[in-house]
Amino acid sequence: MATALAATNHVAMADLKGKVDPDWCPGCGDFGVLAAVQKALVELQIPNYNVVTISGIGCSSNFPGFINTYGMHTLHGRALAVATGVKLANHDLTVLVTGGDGDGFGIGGNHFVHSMRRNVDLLYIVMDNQIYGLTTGQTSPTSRVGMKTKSMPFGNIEAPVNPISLALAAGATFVARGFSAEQKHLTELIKQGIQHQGFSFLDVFSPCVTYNHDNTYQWFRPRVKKLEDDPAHDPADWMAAMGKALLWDEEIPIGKFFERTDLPTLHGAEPVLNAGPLVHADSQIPADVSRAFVEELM
Ligand SMILES: Cc1ncc(C[n+]2csc(CCOP(=O)(O)OP(=O)(O)O)c2C)c(N)n1
Ligand code: SF4
Repeated sequence: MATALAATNHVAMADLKGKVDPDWCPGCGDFGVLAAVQKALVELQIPNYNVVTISGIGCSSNFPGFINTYGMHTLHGRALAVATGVKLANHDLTVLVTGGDGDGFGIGGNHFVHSMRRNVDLLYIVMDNQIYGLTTGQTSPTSRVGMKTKSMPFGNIEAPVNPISLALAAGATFVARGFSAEQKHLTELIKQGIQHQGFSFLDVFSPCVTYNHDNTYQWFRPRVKKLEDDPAHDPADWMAAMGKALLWDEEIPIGKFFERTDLPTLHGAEPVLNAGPLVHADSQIPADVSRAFVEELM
């Protein structure tokens, strides 16, 4: 549960520090993502009591425990489904969803596609380390062909998912990629993703230093190129974004691939929510009946 802010109501890094310190391996890319999310909330001055961080299961999905916002650590692959419910119940909240490539693109792949076509207004950050970290190093949907892992000791035989082109094809209205070692750039993308009205997808290269010895910081550093440094790149151009999404190996773009702001969000399109967030609506159910129902669930 989020702790109330200091009387000044100024949001500082200390307000966002979780009660539990991260138990990630030293050097894990997820530390950089956590710091960038905290910095983004400070720079946008969003108080922690207005933020909910929701995850599935995985090393990266332990994230809500390490940040002082409201939070839910849900089931493997189900974070986006829960987050959709949270946003529809109270669309005044800033909803962040955090997790890994296995959680989001494997078991959660169905929710990933449908949340994007529905344009649910949230920021989905995938800490993409191209491996299952928590379960000690199996092939994930973004592992490259030939990569040797515990589950494919002779090399991966499956073509990887391309999260950026998948998100573009599924109708995401904000699509970006960051690198956890590029803090300033990543923080900027998180800020833009939070401010975007609609589904914001942010794939972040977040190296697993323990189980992935192929996609290391050293491997990414010379390859990543910021889209913002390309004066010809226009984030409103979907076809161009798709072309950039297909680049890999020698040059891997990071930055904002695509954004459109002309489509309604799911809560904006739902007439029932026109009068305001559902949590403030009178349910017309007697208090003792709703209390008994909640107690039964607890
Ligand atoms: C229904 C279900 N199936 C499988 C698992 C086991 N499991 C836990 S985390 C995980 C994958 C973690 O990989 P990823 O989502 O990429 O996150 P990372 O640990 O790399 O951050 C798996 C298969 C589970 N917890 N629940
Ligand atoms: S196993 Fe990998 S993903 Fe998990 S905490 Fe360690 S470095 Fe990070």
